[in-house]
Amino acid sequence: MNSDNGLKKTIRDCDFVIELVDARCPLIYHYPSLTTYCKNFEKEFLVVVTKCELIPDYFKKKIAKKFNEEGINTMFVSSKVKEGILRLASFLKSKATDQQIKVLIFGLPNAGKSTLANALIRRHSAGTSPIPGHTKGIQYLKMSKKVMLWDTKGATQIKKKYSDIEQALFSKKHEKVYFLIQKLLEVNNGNLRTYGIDINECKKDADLFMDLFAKQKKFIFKNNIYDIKRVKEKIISDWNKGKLTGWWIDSYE
Ligand SMILES: Nc1nc2c(ncn2[C@@H]2O[C@H](COP(=O)(O)OP(=O)(O)OP(=O)(O)O)[C@@H](O)[C@H]2O)c(=O)[nH]1
Ligand SMILES: [Mg+2]
Repeated sequence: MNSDNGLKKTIRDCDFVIELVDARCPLIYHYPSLTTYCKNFEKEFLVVVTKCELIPDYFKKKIAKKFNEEGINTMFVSSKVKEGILRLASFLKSKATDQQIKVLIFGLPNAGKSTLANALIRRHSAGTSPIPGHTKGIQYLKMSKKVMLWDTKGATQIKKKYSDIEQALFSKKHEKVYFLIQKLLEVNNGNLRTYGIDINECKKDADLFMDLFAKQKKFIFKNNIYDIKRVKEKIISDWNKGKLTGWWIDSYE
């Protein structure tokens, strides 16, 4: 489902659409055309904000307000600490009347779609990974007699253009991790301060941060050159799992 036509076809075939966004940078995960397609096909649509154990309450309010301004309803969950899962499951069940409903879980890579699907069905059925692009095609998972979940592949090529930070988050190659670090240094609200590097020492310089991180983790080649590839992989993996965090509302860096 990497094209709008593929997406439209899938929307037409399902009954309810969940767009899953990461609580830490929800607008980066939001794909506005999805809302339009759901309206056109008269499908009910809900933004589910996940990994929400990683953000403070004031930021949840900000997210809800931002989506509400566009007429979009939100629900907050954490598949990790099982927050809001029962509420979402009951909500989906309430949407099924006499017929089974098919619920599409749409989201950009690594949003946490498969983890959410597993939490909703209460068993580990869909494969999950901190490396984007894990799920291939669509996985059909039975949540209850009346609710069928469609766990989809992360929509890697759905947007026409990706900003540097989006490339850092969604690409399997970790070339642009610098931009994520730069953003985290700029917002300075997550756990970067306690992540192991002296923030004052790196002086808001993302390259210097990565060098210090390499040194601390001993990601160094024999000839004393930093192994920046390993640094990037570790940072993205920690970010995806939520070991590294920070939050912002805007969609561009
Ligand atoms: N902290 C935290 N991590 C989560 C949560 N949900 C998922 N994750 C982590 O996010 C990473 C991606 O999860 P997946 O469920 O594989 O994501 P996906 O959207 O299915 O990814 P693709 O299939 O590759 O598009 C994994 O490392 C999960 O453990 C959550 O609620 N909190
Ligand atoms: Mg998946």
